Amino acid sequence: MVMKSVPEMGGSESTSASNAEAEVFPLSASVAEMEAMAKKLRRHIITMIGKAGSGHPGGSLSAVEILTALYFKLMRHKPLDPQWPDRDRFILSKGHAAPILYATLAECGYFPVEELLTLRQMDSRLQGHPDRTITPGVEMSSGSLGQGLSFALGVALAGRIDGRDYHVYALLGDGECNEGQVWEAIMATAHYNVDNLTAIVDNNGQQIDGWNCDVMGLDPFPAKWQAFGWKVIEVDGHSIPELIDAFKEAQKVKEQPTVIIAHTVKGKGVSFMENNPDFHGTAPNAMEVELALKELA
Ligand SMILES: Cc1ncc(C[n+]2csc(CCOP(=O)(O)OP(=O)(O)O)c2C)c(N)n1
Repeated sequence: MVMKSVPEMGGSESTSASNAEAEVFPLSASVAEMEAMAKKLRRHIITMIGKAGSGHPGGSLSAVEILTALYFKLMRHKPLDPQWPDRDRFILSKGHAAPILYATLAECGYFPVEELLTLRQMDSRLQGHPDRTITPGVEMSSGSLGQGLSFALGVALAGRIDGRDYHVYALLGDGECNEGQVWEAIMATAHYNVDNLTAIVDNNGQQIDGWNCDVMGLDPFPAKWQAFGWKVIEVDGHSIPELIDAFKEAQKVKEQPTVIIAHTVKGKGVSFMENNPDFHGTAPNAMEVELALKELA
Protein backbone atom coordinates (compact mmCIF):
# COMPACT_ATOMS: atom_id res chain seq x y z
CA MET A 1 0.00 0.00 0.00
CA VAL A 2 1.67 3.16 -1.14
CA MET A 3 -0.90 5.95 -0.81
CA LYS A 4 1.24 7.90 1.59
CA SER A 5 1.10 11.56 2.34
CA VAL A 6 -1.04 14.14 0.59
CA PRO A 7 1.41 16.76 -0.65
CA GLU A 8 0.04 19.69 -2.63
CA MET A 9 0.42 19.87 -6.35
CA GLY A 10 3.66 21.56 -7.23
CA GLY A 11 5.21 20.70 -3.87
CA SER A 12 8.59 19.07 -3.59
CA GLU A 13 7.22 15.70 -2.50
CA SER A 14 5.06 13.72 -4.88
CA THR A 15 2.71 10.84 -4.15
CA SER A 16 2.62 10.09 -7.85
CA ALA A 17 6.20 8.85 -7.89
CA SER A 18 5.70 6.75 -4.78
CA ASN A 19 2.42 5.35 -6.08
CA ALA A 20 4.06 4.39 -9.35
CA GLU A 21 6.54 2.29 -7.35
CA ALA A 22 3.63 -0.03 -6.64
CA GLU A 23 4.01 -1.06 -10.30
CA VAL A 24 0.82 -3.09 -10.39
CA PHE A 25 -2.39 -1.51 -9.22
CA PRO A 26 -4.85 -1.77 -7.52
CA LEU A 27 -3.51 -0.64 -4.19
CA SER A 28 -4.90 -1.94 -0.90
CA ALA A 29 -6.18 1.54 -0.13
CA SER A 30 -8.58 2.14 2.74
CA VAL A 31 -11.80 4.09 2.29
CA ALA A 32 -10.33 6.93 4.37
CA GLU A 33 -7.25 7.07 2.14
CA MET A 34 -9.42 7.10 -0.97
CA GLU A 35 -11.61 9.85 0.44
CA ALA A 36 -8.48 11.90 1.12
CA MET A 37 -7.37 11.19 -2.44
CA ALA A 38 -10.78 12.29 -3.75
CA LYS A 39 -10.42 15.62 -2.01
CA LYS A 40 -6.95 16.02 -3.40
CA LEU A 41 -8.17 15.27 -6.92
CA ARG A 42 -10.84 17.95 -6.50
CA ARG A 43 -8.14 20.44 -5.54
CA HIS A 44 -6.15 19.50 -8.64
CA ILE A 45 -9.25 20.02 -10.84
CA ILE A 46 -9.83 23.51 -9.45
CA THR A 47 -6.17 24.50 -9.59
CA MET A 48 -5.50 23.26 -13.09
CA ILE A 49 -8.68 24.67 -14.66
CA GLY A 50 -8.19 27.96 -12.81
CA LYS A 51 -4.64 28.21 -14.13
CA ALA A 52 -5.70 27.27 -17.68
CA GLY A 53 -8.52 29.82 -17.61
CA SER A 54 -10.86 27.39 -19.39
CA GLY A 55 -12.21 23.88 -18.96
CA HIS A 56 -15.06 21.88 -17.46
CA PRO A 57 -15.11 21.83 -13.65
CA GLY A 58 -18.72 20.66 -13.03
CA GLY A 59 -18.61 17.30 -14.77
CA SER A 60 -15.05 16.67 -13.58
CA LEU A 61 -15.99 17.19 -9.93
CA SER A 62 -19.03 14.91 -10.17
CA ALA A 63 -16.91 11.97 -11.36
CA VAL A 64 -14.18 12.14 -8.71
CA GLU A 65 -15.21 9.20 -6.52
CA ILE A 66 -15.90 7.02 -9.58
CA LEU A 67 -12.33 7.40 -10.86
CA THR A 68 -10.85 7.17 -7.37
CA ALA A 69 -12.53 3.81 -6.71
CA LEU A 70 -11.60 2.46 -10.14
CA TYR A 71 -7.97 3.56 -10.34
CA PHE A 72 -6.98 3.01 -6.71
CA LYS A 73 -9.07 0.00 -5.72
CA LEU A 74 -10.52 -1.91 -8.66
CA MET A 75 -8.53 -1.75 -11.86
CA ARG A 76 -5.38 -3.72 -12.59
CA HIS A 77 -2.96 -1.36 -14.30
CA LYS A 78 0.70 -0.39 -14.36
CA PRO A 79 1.47 3.34 -14.46
CA LEU A 80 5.05 2.54 -15.46
CA ASP A 81 3.85 0.35 -18.34
CA PRO A 82 0.73 2.07 -19.74
CA GLN A 83 0.45 -0.34 -22.67
CA TRP A 84 0.56 -3.51 -20.53
CA PRO A 85 -1.67 -5.84 -22.62
CA ASP A 86 -3.51 -7.30 -19.63
CA ARG A 87 -4.42 -3.97 -18.06
CA ASP A 88 -8.02 -3.12 -17.31
CA ARG A 89 -9.15 -0.26 -19.53
CA PHE A 90 -10.93 2.95 -18.53
CA ILE A 91 -12.64 4.83 -21.36
CA LEU A 92 -13.64 8.42 -20.62
CA SER A 93 -16.53 8.83 -23.03
CA LYS A 94 -17.48 12.24 -21.57
CA GLY A 95 -14.13 13.59 -22.71
CA HIS A 96 -14.73 17.14 -21.51
CA ALA A 97 -14.11 15.79 -17.99
CA ALA A 98 -10.44 15.36 -18.94
CA PRO A 99 -9.21 17.20 -15.80
CA ILE A 100 -10.38 14.42 -13.47
CA LEU A 101 -8.76 11.81 -15.72
CA TYR A 102 -5.47 13.73 -15.83
CA ALA A 103 -5.46 14.35 -12.07
CA THR A 104 -6.07 10.64 -11.40
CA LEU A 105 -3.42 9.47 -13.87
CA ALA A 106 -0.90 11.90 -12.37
CA GLU A 107 -1.60 10.72 -8.82
CA CYS A 108 -1.18 7.10 -9.97
CA GLY A 109 2.21 8.01 -11.41
CA TYR A 110 1.63 8.03 -15.18
CA PHE A 111 3.25 11.46 -15.38
CA PRO A 112 4.38 14.12 -12.88
CA VAL A 113 1.70 15.85 -10.83
CA GLU A 114 3.37 19.18 -11.67
CA GLU A 115 2.45 18.62 -15.33
CA LEU A 116 -1.21 19.18 -14.43
CA LEU A 117 -0.48 22.89 -14.44
CA THR A 118 0.18 22.72 -18.20
CA LEU A 119 -3.49 21.90 -18.91
CA ARG A 120 -4.65 23.33 -22.25
CA GLN A 121 -1.31 24.98 -23.04
CA MET A 122 0.16 24.72 -26.53
CA ASP A 123 2.43 21.65 -26.74
CA SER A 124 1.17 20.25 -23.43
CA ARG A 125 0.34 16.54 -23.27
CA LEU A 126 -2.79 17.55 -21.38
CA GLN A 127 -5.13 19.04 -23.94
CA GLY A 128 -8.69 20.17 -23.25
CA HIS A 129 -9.97 16.79 -24.36
CA PRO A 130 -8.03 13.52 -24.02
CA ASP A 131 -5.65 12.45 -26.77
CA ARG A 132 -4.55 8.83 -26.60
CA THR A 133 -1.62 9.47 -28.95
CA ILE A 134 0.19 11.83 -26.56
CA THR A 135 -0.90 11.16 -22.98
CA PRO A 136 0.25 8.08 -21.07
CA GLY A 137 -2.72 6.19 -19.64
CA VAL A 138 -5.36 7.72 -21.92
CA GLU A 139 -7.14 4.89 -23.76
CA MET A 140 -9.37 6.84 -26.12
CA SER A 141 -9.32 10.25 -27.77
CA SER A 142 -12.73 11.53 -26.76
CA GLY A 143 -14.70 14.74 -26.58
CA SER A 144 -17.18 14.17 -29.35
CA LEU A 145 -19.93 12.78 -27.15
CA GLY A 146 -21.66 9.47 -27.82
CA GLN A 147 -18.74 7.40 -29.07
CA GLY A 148 -17.12 5.95 -25.97
CA LEU A 149 -19.40 3.00 -25.36
CA SER A 150 -19.00 1.84 -28.97
CA PHE A 151 -15.22 2.11 -28.57
CA ALA A 152 -15.37 0.25 -25.25
CA LEU A 153 -17.42 -2.53 -26.81
CA GLY A 154 -14.76 -2.97 -29.48
CA VAL A 155 -12.04 -3.16 -26.83
CA ALA A 156 -14.08 -5.67 -24.80
CA LEU A 157 -14.70 -7.88 -27.84
CA ALA A 158 -11.00 -7.69 -28.73
CA GLY A 159 -10.19 -8.98 -25.25
CA ARG A 160 -12.54 -11.89 -25.79
CA ILE A 161 -10.95 -12.73 -29.17
CA ASP A 162 -7.42 -12.41 -27.76
CA GLY A 163 -8.26 -14.59 -24.74
CA ARG A 164 -7.31 -11.86 -22.26
CA ASP A 165 -9.30 -11.43 -19.09
CA TYR A 166 -9.11 -7.65 -18.73
CA HIS A 167 -12.19 -5.62 -17.86
CA VAL A 168 -13.31 -2.47 -19.66
CA TYR A 169 -14.95 0.44 -17.87
CA ALA A 170 -16.69 3.23 -19.82
CA LEU A 171 -17.80 6.45 -18.14
CA LEU A 172 -20.67 8.27 -19.83
CA GLY A 173 -22.52 11.45 -18.95
CA ASP A 174 -26.27 11.31 -18.55
CA GLY A 175 -26.65 14.21 -20.98
CA GLU A 176 -24.40 12.26 -23.34
CA CYS A 177 -27.07 9.55 -23.35
CA ASN A 178 -29.15 11.88 -25.53
CA GLU A 179 -26.86 10.71 -28.35
CA GLY A 180 -28.40 8.00 -30.56
CA GLN A 181 -25.07 6.17 -30.93
CA VAL A 182 -25.09 5.42 -27.21
CA TRP A 183 -28.28 3.38 -27.62
CA GLU A 184 -26.87 1.50 -30.60
CA ALA A 185 -23.90 0.53 -28.45
CA ILE A 186 -26.16 -0.40 -25.53
CA MET A 187 -28.09 -2.68 -27.88
CA ALA A 188 -24.98 -4.24 -29.43
CA THR A 189 -23.25 -4.87 -26.09
CA ALA A 190 -26.25 -6.84 -24.85
CA HIS A 191 -26.57 -8.65 -28.18
CA TYR A 192 -23.04 -9.99 -27.84
CA ASN A 193 -23.57 -10.97 -24.16
CA VAL A 194 -20.53 -8.91 -23.23
CA ASP A 195 -19.70 -9.32 -19.55
CA ASN A 196 -16.17 -7.84 -19.50
CA LEU A 197 -17.50 -4.32 -19.91
CA THR A 198 -19.11 -2.16 -17.24
CA ALA A 199 -20.68 1.15 -18.17
CA ILE A 200 -20.95 3.86 -15.55
CA VAL A 201 -23.24 6.84 -15.99
CA ASP A 202 -22.29 9.98 -14.12
CA ASN A 203 -25.93 10.76 -13.43
CA ASN A 204 -25.64 14.35 -12.23
CA GLY A 205 -28.94 15.36 -13.85
CA GLN A 206 -27.46 18.22 -15.84
CA GLN A 207 -25.81 18.82 -19.19
CA ILE A 208 -24.38 21.83 -20.99
CA ASP A 209 -27.45 24.10 -20.76
CA GLY A 210 -29.07 22.94 -17.55
CA TRP A 211 -31.21 20.07 -16.33
CA ASN A 212 -31.66 17.03 -18.59
CA CYS A 213 -35.40 16.97 -17.90
CA ASP A 214 -35.70 20.41 -19.54
CA VAL A 215 -33.39 19.68 -22.49
CA MET A 216 -34.15 16.04 -23.37
CA GLY A 217 -35.58 13.85 -20.64
CA LEU A 218 -34.18 10.36 -20.10
CA ASP A 219 -36.74 8.86 -17.74
CA PRO A 220 -37.34 6.09 -17.00
CA PHE A 221 -33.56 5.82 -17.35
CA PRO A 222 -32.75 2.59 -15.44
CA ALA A 223 -35.73 0.81 -17.00
CA LYS A 224 -34.48 1.73 -20.48
CA TRP A 225 -31.08 0.08 -19.89
CA GLN A 226 -32.85 -2.92 -18.41
CA ALA A 227 -35.17 -3.19 -21.42
CA PHE A 228 -32.08 -3.21 -23.66
CA GLY A 229 -30.76 -6.28 -21.77
CA TRP A 230 -28.43 -4.79 -19.17
CA LYS A 231 -28.14 -5.47 -15.48
CA VAL A 232 -28.63 -2.16 -13.70
CA ILE A 233 -27.12 -1.15 -10.37
CA GLU A 234 -27.86 2.26 -8.86
CA VAL A 235 -25.54 3.83 -6.30
CA ASP A 236 -24.68 7.07 -4.59
CA GLY A 237 -21.85 8.10 -6.90
CA HIS A 238 -20.05 9.96 -4.12
CA SER A 239 -19.95 6.93 -1.80
CA ILE A 240 -16.71 5.07 -2.36
CA PRO A 241 -17.92 1.94 -0.46
CA GLU A 242 -21.12 1.81 -2.55
CA LEU A 243 -19.15 2.20 -5.75
CA ILE A 244 -16.69 -0.53 -4.82
CA ASP A 245 -19.52 -2.95 -3.93
CA ALA A 246 -21.24 -2.18 -7.22
CA PHE A 247 -18.09 -2.73 -9.27
CA LYS A 248 -17.46 -6.04 -7.50
CA GLU A 249 -21.04 -7.12 -8.11
CA ALA A 250 -20.71 -6.18 -11.79
CA GLN A 251 -17.60 -8.35 -12.11
CA LYS A 252 -19.66 -11.38 -11.05
CA VAL A 253 -22.41 -10.89 -13.64
CA LYS A 254 -21.96 -13.33 -16.53
CA GLU A 255 -23.25 -13.29 -20.12
CA GLN A 256 -24.74 -9.82 -19.65
CA PRO A 257 -23.32 -6.29 -19.46
CA THR A 258 -23.80 -4.15 -16.36
CA VAL A 259 -24.39 -0.45 -16.03
CA ILE A 260 -23.79 1.40 -12.79
CA ILE A 261 -25.98 4.45 -12.64
CA ALA A 262 -24.08 6.66 -10.23
CA HIS A 263 -26.23 9.41 -8.74
CA THR A 264 -23.96 12.42 -8.44
CA VAL A 265 -24.00 16.18 -8.04
CA LYS A 266 -22.48 18.34 -10.75
CA GLY A 267 -19.76 20.50 -9.22
CA LYS A 268 -19.66 18.31 -6.10
CA GLY A 269 -17.51 19.61 -3.28
CA VAL A 270 -17.56 23.31 -4.13
CA SER A 271 -20.72 24.99 -2.81
CA PHE A 272 -21.09 27.62 -5.51
CA MET A 273 -20.46 25.11 -8.31
CA GLU A 274 -22.89 22.45 -7.12
CA ASN A 275 -25.86 22.08 -9.50
CA ASN A 276 -24.80 25.33 -11.14
CA PRO A 277 -24.80 25.04 -14.96
CA ASP A 278 -22.61 28.17 -15.16
CA PHE A 279 -19.71 25.93 -14.13
CA HIS A 280 -20.31 23.28 -16.79
CA GLY A 281 -17.65 24.79 -19.01
CA THR A 282 -16.40 27.91 -17.28
CA ALA A 283 -13.18 28.20 -15.32
CA PRO A 284 -13.23 29.70 -11.84
CA ASN A 285 -11.53 33.10 -11.61
CA ALA A 286 -8.71 33.72 -9.12
CA MET A 287 -11.08 34.62 -6.29
CA GLU A 288 -13.27 31.60 -6.97
CA VAL A 289 -10.22 29.33 -7.03
CA GLU A 290 -9.24 30.65 -3.62
CA LEU A 291 -12.75 30.14 -2.22
CA ALA A 292 -13.03 26.64 -3.68
CA LEU A 293 -9.64 25.55 -2.34
CA LYS A 294 -10.65 26.83 1.09
CA GLU A 295 -13.74 24.63 0.99
CA LEU A 296 -11.62 21.68 -0.14
CA ALA A 297 -8.90 22.18 2.50
C1 LIG B 1 -21.28 15.27 -30.23
C2 LIG B 1 -21.17 16.42 -29.29
N1 LIG B 1 -22.18 17.33 -29.22
C3 LIG B 1 -22.09 18.39 -28.37
C4 LIG B 1 -20.99 18.52 -27.56
C5 LIG B 1 -20.89 19.73 -26.63
N2 LIG B 1 -21.01 19.31 -25.23
C6 LIG B 1 -19.95 19.25 -24.42
S1 LIG B 1 -20.31 18.74 -22.89
C7 LIG B 1 -21.96 18.64 -23.26
C8 LIG B 1 -22.97 18.23 -22.24
C9 LIG B 1 -22.73 16.85 -21.75
O1 LIG B 1 -23.57 16.55 -20.67
P1 LIG B 1 -23.22 15.30 -19.76
O2 LIG B 1 -22.89 14.16 -20.63
O3 LIG B 1 -24.35 15.10 -18.82
O4 LIG B 1 -21.90 15.74 -19.04
P2 LIG B 1 -21.71 16.33 -17.56
O5 LIG B 1 -22.98 17.02 -17.17
O6 LIG B 1 -21.45 15.16 -16.68
O7 LIG B 1 -20.55 17.25 -17.67
C10 LIG B 1 -22.19 18.99 -24.59
C11 LIG B 1 -23.51 19.00 -25.23
C12 LIG B 1 -19.97 17.55 -27.66
N3 LIG B 1 -18.87 17.59 -26.90
N4 LIG B 1 -20.10 16.50 -28.52
